[in-house]
Parts: sequence; C-alpha cells; structure tokens
Amino acid sequence: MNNTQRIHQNTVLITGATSGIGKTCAQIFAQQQYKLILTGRRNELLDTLQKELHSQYGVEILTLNFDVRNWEEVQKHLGGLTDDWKEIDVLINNAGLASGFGSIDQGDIADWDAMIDTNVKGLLYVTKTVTPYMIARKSGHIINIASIAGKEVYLNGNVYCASKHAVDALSKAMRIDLLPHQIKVTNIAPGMVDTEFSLVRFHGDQEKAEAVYRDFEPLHAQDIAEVIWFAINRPSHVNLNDIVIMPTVQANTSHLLRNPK
Ligand code: NDP
Ligand code: 8X3
Repeated sequence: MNNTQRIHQNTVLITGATSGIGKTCAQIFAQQQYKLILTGRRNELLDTLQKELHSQYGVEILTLNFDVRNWEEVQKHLGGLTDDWKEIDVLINNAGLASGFGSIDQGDIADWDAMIDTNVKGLLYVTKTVTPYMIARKSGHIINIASIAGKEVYLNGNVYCASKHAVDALSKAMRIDLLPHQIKVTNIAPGMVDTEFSLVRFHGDQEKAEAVYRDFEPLHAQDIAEVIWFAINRPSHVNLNDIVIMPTVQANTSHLLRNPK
C-alpha cells in the first residue's frame, strides 16, 4: 500500500507510560484500538507493557526510551518519526514528578532542577517536536497533565507547585498559539492520585509514600484516564479547556478528610 492509500488509524503519544496515569492511559487507548507511542526512561517496563498490550489488544506499539529533560534525545526519538507514526492525533504530556517536600530555605537544588527540567522544559521539548506533525494535518489534541498544585500552593510544595502553575499557563498559551491550526489543548488538574508519585517525591521511602494515601480513598489512575478518554472524544466543535478532578474527600490542597464516617 503506498502513502496515498494509507488508511489513517488513530495514534496517541503518551510520555511517562511506564507507571501510574500514563500507563493506565496506554491501557485504555490500546483497548480502543489506537496505535501507541509510549515513552519513559525505564526501558524494561516499556518492553513489558508493549508485549502485554500487543498480545491483549493486537495494536501496534512503538516504545521510545528517553529522558524528556534531554532536548537532543527528544529530537532524536520524536523528531524523525516515519510516515507510519507521525500522524499523531493525541499527545498526552504526562511525564512528570515531584521530588522532595521541604521548605524553600531547605530545598535541594537537584530536586528543583529535576522538577523544572521535567515538568516544564520536558513538556516544552516534546510539544515543540510533536506539534509540527499536528500542524501539517491541521488536527490534533494535546492533553497536558497539570495538577491541583497548578491552581493552588501548599506548605512545602513550592517548586512542584510552581512547575505545575507553569504547565497551567502553558496550556492556556498553547491554546492561543495553536488556534490557527485547529489543535485542541486540554489541561487536566488532578488532586491526589495513588500512583508511584509519592514514592518518587519521597525518594523511595515506602512508609512516607503509603502514609499519603492512608485512611481515605484517593483518585486512581483509571479515574484520570477515563476523563482523558472522555475529553478526546468530544465532537470536533467542542473542547474541554481545563478539568479539575479531586477525590471526593479532598476539598483543596489543604483540606482532606481522613477517616470519613
Ligand atoms: P508516576 O510516578 O506513577 O508516573 C510518572 C511517569 O513519568 C513515569 O512513567 C515516569 O517514567 C515518567 N517520567 C518521570 N520523569 C521522566 C523523565 N525525566 N523522562 C521521561 N519520563 C519521565 O506518577 P503519576 O502517574 O502520578 O504522574 C503522572 C503525571 O501526573 C505527572 O506529571 C504528575 O505530576 C501528575 N500528577 C500526579 C498526581 C498524583 O497525585 N499522583 C496529581 C496531579 C498530577 P520513568 O521513570 O520510566 O521515566
Ligand atoms: C499531585 C497532587 O496535591 O500532591 O500533583 O500536589 S498534590
């Protein structure tokens, strides 16, 4: 079959697909017969996910093992996608992290760099590389995974909150810049979701991480992935600009009801 005869099959690119929200999005999109481009730094997890999803749903999956903080790697892996893979319908800018949880005067520079470089610069690098494919087709939907931490700030959340406020601002900015190209941009702002997030924030301290989600029901990655699926399936004249999703017992970043009766 030559290029002109190719039948378009919907394609999603998910950054940070090795765990949590990104992985669950991969499962939902595979179930719905999307072609998947999955990225992350842990290659063995990407391989396992690729095998699982291919054998379960028979979909084509391209795994790309790189760090979103590295502009050269982003360009190398995403800049020269072949015709089979470059017709990306949905980009989920999900890769991100909190690193550390301390007062501004005690902050660790390496933690700050990791958050700003991943959550802000990594998202920018991927978006800059992928949007030309969408612009060429005058079609596409970008989902930015921000956070309730991008709407509010909380004690010891300083730099993580700042990085997610930046994502929130970038969602608004992208919506303006990409308007002439008819590319949708949706900002997703979840509250507490039980993933590897807290384990990463507390540098592998299992006890501290588990304590975060104790005595209440947090959001699950599935809750977020289902909302993303809903958002990308609105009719072409409808865009969901900004979605805040919270556990029922979390009113905001500082009011959480543990042990609800
Ligand atoms: P997880 O830690 O489970 O997943 C994070 C994903 O991001 C992993 O797949 C990880 O893959 C990837 N990632 C992290 N750093 C990099 C990097 N430098 N390059 C490439 N990939 C990277 O957490 P979540 O699923 O919870 O987090 C997903 C997104 O959701 C993040 O942006 C987070 O800030 C946001 N969020 C999370 C909330 C929560 O409470 N959990 C609430 C609100 C927003 P790998 O390590 O293999 O590279
Ligand atoms: C993660 C949610 O409230 O831990 O973005 O910052 S929170």
